[in-house]
This record gives sequence, C-alpha cells and structure tokens, in this order.
Amino acid sequence: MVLSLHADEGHRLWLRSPNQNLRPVNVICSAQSAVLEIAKQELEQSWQGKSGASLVLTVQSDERIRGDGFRLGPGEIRASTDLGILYGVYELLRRQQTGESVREGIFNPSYERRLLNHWDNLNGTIERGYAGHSIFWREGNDSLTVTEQDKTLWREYARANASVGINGAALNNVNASPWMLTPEYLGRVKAIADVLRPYGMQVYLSIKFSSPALIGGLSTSDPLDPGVIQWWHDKVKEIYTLIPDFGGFLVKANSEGQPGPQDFGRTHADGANMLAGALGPFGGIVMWRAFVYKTSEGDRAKQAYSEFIPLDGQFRENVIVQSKNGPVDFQPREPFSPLFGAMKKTSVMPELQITQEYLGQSIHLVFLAPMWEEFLKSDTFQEGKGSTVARCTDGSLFPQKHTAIAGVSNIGLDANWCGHDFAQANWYAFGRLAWDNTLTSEQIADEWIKLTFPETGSGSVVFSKDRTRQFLNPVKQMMLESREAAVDYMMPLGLHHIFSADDHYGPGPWWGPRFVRKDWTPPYYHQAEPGGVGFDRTIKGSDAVSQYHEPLKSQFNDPKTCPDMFLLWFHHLPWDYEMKSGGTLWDALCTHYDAGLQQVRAFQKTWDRAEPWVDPERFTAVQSKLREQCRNAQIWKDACLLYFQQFSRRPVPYDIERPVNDLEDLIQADNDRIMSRFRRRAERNDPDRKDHRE
Ligand code: GCW
Repeated sequence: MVLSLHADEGHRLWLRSPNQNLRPVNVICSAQSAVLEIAKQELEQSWQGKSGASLVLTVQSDERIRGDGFRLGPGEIRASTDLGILYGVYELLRRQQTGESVREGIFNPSYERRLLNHWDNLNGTIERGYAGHSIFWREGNDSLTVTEQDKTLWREYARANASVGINGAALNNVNASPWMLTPEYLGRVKAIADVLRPYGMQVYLSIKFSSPALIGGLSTSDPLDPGVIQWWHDKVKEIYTLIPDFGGFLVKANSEGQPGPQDFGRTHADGANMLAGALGPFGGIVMWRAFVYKTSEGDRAKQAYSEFIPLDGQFRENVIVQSKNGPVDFQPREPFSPLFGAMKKTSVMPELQITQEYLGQSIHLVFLAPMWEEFLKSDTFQEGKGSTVARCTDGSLFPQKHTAIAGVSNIGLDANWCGHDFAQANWYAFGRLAWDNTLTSEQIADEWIKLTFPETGSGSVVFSKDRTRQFLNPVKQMMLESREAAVDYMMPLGLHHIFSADDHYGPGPWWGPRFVRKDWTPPYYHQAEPGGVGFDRTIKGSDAVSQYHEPLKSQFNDPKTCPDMFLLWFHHLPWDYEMKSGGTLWDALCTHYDAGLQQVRAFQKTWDRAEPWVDPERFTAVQSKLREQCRNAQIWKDACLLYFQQFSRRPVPYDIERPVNDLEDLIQADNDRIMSRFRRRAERNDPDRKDHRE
C-alpha cells in the first residue's frame, strides 16, 4: 500500500519517533537484558536532548525507589529493576517530546499492578468492544497458529503499554470460556507472554469457575472438594511451566449467570482462597470481582457492599477484590462504590472501563480522565478526612500486600486500535493514572495531544505559540469538557442506566418489557411517575446512603446537601422540586440536556478550526464522528425530555431549543433496532448471554 505523505490512520498512537531533530546519544549501561536492550534502542531512536550527550543507566537497588520506580538524575537513570530503567527512559523521552522540563527526582508507581482487562472471546469477538476484533484471538482453522504479523502487533501493543507504565493484561473475557485453560489455548498464551515479557507485561487469564467439571472431567467444581483443589493445583503448575512469570487469575463468579462457589453453598472467600492457594507458591494473585447483584435482593447499588463486607478479613493476602468505580455499572456518572475504604483488611482494586460501553462507544468523543480523576479523588472519610479512593487502594492507608488497578480495554484490530482517534487518549490516560494517581486530567490531555499531534515540518519539537493557542488549548478544553457534556445529554443530575436494550448506546427510558429482569431496565432506575423522578436511596428508601461513611451518609441523605450531580441517584423528587440554584427540577433537567447538546455543537466548531494543524485523515475521521455524536446527542435530549414530559406535564423552558424529533418515532426506531437484533441473533442461533435466569 502506498501511503500519501500525510496519511495517518493513527496506528502509531502517541509514539511518533520524530523523523527530524533526532540527535545522537551515548548510552552507557553495564548490565544486559532484553528489557535494557529495548531501553537503549528507544533512546537511540528518539533522543532529542543535547546532541552527543551521555546517559548512564544504572540498575542498583535503592530503598527509596519502590518496585519499578526510577530516579532521574543529571545524565543518569537509576532503578532497582531493569523495567524501572525502561519506564525512566519513556518518562525522559516524553518530557523531551512535550517540551516539559526534565524534573529530577524519584518516580514511584502508585500501584504495583497496572492492568488492562481484555473482554476478548476466544472466537475473536470482543464483549463491549467497538474497535474491531481481538488482537489475541480469532476464529477459523488456523486460529491458534502464531504468525509473524501477530507477533508484530503484540510487540507494538506491549510497547505502547510499557510507554505509559501498564505492566499486565488479562487476555480474555471475564465471561470466560473453559477452553481457555486447555493446552491448545495455553500454548498461544505462552506465545503472547513471550512477546510481552521484554516490555515488562505479565499475562493474566480470566477463568470459568466450573472448569474442573467442564473440561477436567470431574463431577463437581466445589472449591472445597479435594479433587477440585488438586485439579486447580495441577492446572496452575502446568501454566507456570509454560509461563514462569504468569500473573494470576481474574474471576467473575456468581455474577450475571456465571458459575461460582455459591453454587456449592460456599462463599466468595472460599472460592478465591482456593485459587489463591494454588497460585501463591508461584507468586500469582487472584483478582476476584465484586460485581454481583441479584434481582431478588433489592437495590442493585447496595449488593456488592452487602455481600463482600461480611467477608472482610477472610481473604488470603494474594487475593485482591476488584470493584468497579461505581456501585452499579460504569455509568457516565456514579458516586464511588462504598466498598472502597470500607474493606479494611482486604486488598481492593479499582476496575475502570476504558472501552466506552456507556459513554458513546467508539462514536462519541469522551475523554475519561476527568471521570477517573473525580473517582480517585473522592473522599471516603473512612480513616478521617483525606481518605480518598486513591489512598484507600494504593497502600497509603491500609497495609496491603498487593496493590492494583485495572481498566477494561478499548483495543481491537482497527488500524487506530481504539476505533476513535480520541479514544486512544483514554488508553493513555488510564496508564498514566495507574502509574501516578495524583495526575490531573489537564496534564494528561496536554501530554497526549502534544505526543499524538506533534508539530510537523517546522523542525521544532516544541509547540509554537500559534499551534498552542489555535490548536492545543481549544482541543484540550474540548477534551476536558467532553465527559460532562456526555453526562448532560445522556443522564444528568444523577440519572443512570436509562439506555435502551442491550447495546447500551442510545436512550431507552421507556424500555421495560415484563419478561426482562427489572434491574436491566431503565424504569427501575429512573422511577419516573407523575409525582416525580429518581431512585430513593435515602434512609427512608433503599438506605444505600448508609453504606457511606459520615459525613457522606448525611450529606447524600438530604436533597439540600446532596451534590446536584447525584441528586436523582439518591432521591426521588417532585418535578417542581426547587433546586439550590432556584428554578424547578424539571427546568434544570431540560437545561442540562440542552447544554450537553449545545456543547457537542461547539466541539464541532472547535474541531473544524483545528483543520490546519492536523493531517487530513485524522481530521476527517474525527469530524465525521462528531457529526454523528451531535445527531445522537439530539436524540438523547429529545427522547429523554419528551418521555419524562409525559409525567412532568410541564413545558420545556421557552428559552431553550425545542426537541426536533417525535417521541413515537424515536420509540418506533428503537423497537425496530431491538427486533432486528433479536432476529439476527435467532438466525445465528446465538443464545443471549443475558437470558440466564436466576
Ligand atoms: O457492564 C456490564 C456489561 C457486560 C459485562 C459486565 C461485567 C463482561 O454490560 O457486558 O460482562 O458488565 O462487568 O461483568
């Protein structure tokens, strides 16, 4: 393929070795290893410091440098591990490329394990993947053959991760296939691990809890059964023989129809500890997910806490409980899950979702760092003021043997990896925050833009004044506002989960057929009726507020002190409820929906003005996605306002733009979409995973 001079399909991500301004560097390193070799190569390929400078790489243990941290000093990168050196190299090069000053000092990672969780199926499809098929798995007769092309892609993937500090990946969907653990598939896992290793990435696998019965020929998968325990011990040994630095297992158990220890009358702790017992001798860990809820048990937002708090103190030290940031499910906005800080004797790790399942998928431009920053900086008050989620999980407050953070990957085979050029920023941001959970979204956006859309042609690496003023600043502002805009046009003021059936993309506040689990339908969450709207989680309602430490409990419990952004999360309020800012709840709702839409229109203008500064391919791709985002934001606004208006019986405030769609048409179009989806599924004879009944 002949590419035009400026063709840029985005494959190089933020790693664009400058083809100009390159300067020679003299790298001195006494030790040798595959990791150090990469470190040296990276320096030689991208050095933009003083021409002919010497740089010493010193691997020597130093108690101030933790784990894979490093120290940048004059003419030296020092680390306790080879990988620390590599991270130091990437930090130095990033600073050179962004024109930031090279700060001397020690840089330690916030978390020991910084992982991507791939929800990749063994047939190559990806659950909630919007950027093409899996980079690890595919369908067909030759699906397990490892090609040179595979290896090249895995190497590029590993390099991109290492460059932002990500050091592990779970390679398959948490809705796991038992086949994952068969020798055929493990052979491919070994091949992947071999490519990822020199970049410091460990591989992990999601496992199906019933594997002993499904593929081991046993009559049970009861975690206390000696035969089952032996089976897992043997399986773990087999894995470590192939992959000596294997990271461990990720487990979704007794959740959304997945098997688990409760099927045998055992607890989550029994299940996790049994696996941890097998992995422990090899240094492996178990990441046990807390994403559990049953229709029979009332408010879904309360269930993870109710189920896991009684188990605090019962988990082995190589078990980490993995909890989503919010108590429900990766919504555009949720309060933090009350598990954080409350499980004091257990390691708890945050699970973030990089793939934008509920945030416009690979169509909407939504920069997620502000959402993660809001979450990490949320104060749990568990150990007094300042007990942020970040500090509750990174080992600052509780003595945890292991610390970790995971992000559900948004990576697929698309040329630009993530489907949307700006979705790459979310992969980047996850890595940067996993390395340093105190970074600001602003800093991350700034770096990412400079690295991803570098100055071309001028011979300078640093952004010119014009480029900064006309491109960097407005684009950065657009990124920083984009998440709040999405919240506004989708579900402002604490509304949540009002998506239509199953694909979690468009609005469906009306969608609630009787044959579907209630807690999978929007009416369960918004509770709209003539008397008001919102989910009552106060002490008079589901009492979810009581899972939060004071002063949060009281603050959330009273609509007068509850932050507006969580108002309808915690309260069911009349349509004419008077907001803190004056005006009624109904008017405020309308204003938010409209503001979100107007903001996307403004993003279109911002981007059009960026044209002179961007290559035509990425410019056009983003421009066209913004158009679609705008059409969708309009649909969100119209659908939600017209639907809720049936109950509020009030006019849309006269000073905001009127809806342009009819409610019946929107509902009809949505029904048609759902029907054709079901039809296709029936034709493929593909049972809906979510048809599991409790
Ligand atoms: O967000 C929901 C998704 C499911 C997912 C589940 C989970 C992997 O809709 O597709 O399944 O959460 O996190 O387990």
